[in-house]
Amino acid sequence: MKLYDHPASANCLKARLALAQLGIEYERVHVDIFDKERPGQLSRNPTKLVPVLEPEEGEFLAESGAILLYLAEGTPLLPPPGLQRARVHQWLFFEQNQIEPGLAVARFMALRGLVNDNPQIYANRLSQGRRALSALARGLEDRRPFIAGEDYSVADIQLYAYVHCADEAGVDPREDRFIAGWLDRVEATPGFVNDLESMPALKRGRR
Ligand SMILES: N[C@@H](CCC(=O)N[C@@H](CS)C(=O)NCC(=O)O)C(=O)O
Repeated sequence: MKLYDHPASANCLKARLALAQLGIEYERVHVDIFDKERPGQLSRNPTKLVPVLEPEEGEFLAESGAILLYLAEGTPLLPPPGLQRARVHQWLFFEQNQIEPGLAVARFMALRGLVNDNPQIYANRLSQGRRALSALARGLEDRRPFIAGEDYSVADIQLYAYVHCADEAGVDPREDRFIAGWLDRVEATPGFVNDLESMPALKRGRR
């Protein structure tokens, strides 16, 4: 199995964390996400984005949520079909609609030094991220240990990726005690790894 990956991508961290916790061996293939051309990547994913999983030679699967669901099938990280599984889906969709467009974009802009180029865009994304964190906090308020219920699932992995590093986007996720406690519980799960790297600031040419 291969993972087309970038070390500073929290979308890729989701796949790396699930693979580690499931004890699946795989080969990491570095994709330079700062290279617009990204040779070969278009043949693996029509969007050119990472992560992409290659579970069998020549078979590619993109989108972090789809990769997590594929890897977790038949394991404790995904409940059997029914309401519990639907709740996992609920938070996977929430992450892609609310958390990722807000926090991932704000993080990218902050780390790459792009905030002053587009302050309004950054402010909008950060405010979307803050609203999403408030919704996540409300989702955790009922004191269940994990977001979809009693058990740790791929929904927690999906959400952890951009929530734990929200400070790099411009908001401290641990300001909320429900989120802070949940982050601690995720980090205490067996086989937990977090090898997310930071991103280099954009090099600008001299004028
Ligand atoms: N919805 C996709 C988003 C994937 C994504 O945005 N990947 C980023 C890295 S975190 C990427 O490849 N960026 C390169 C680019 O935007 O050109 C997922 O969840 O996998």
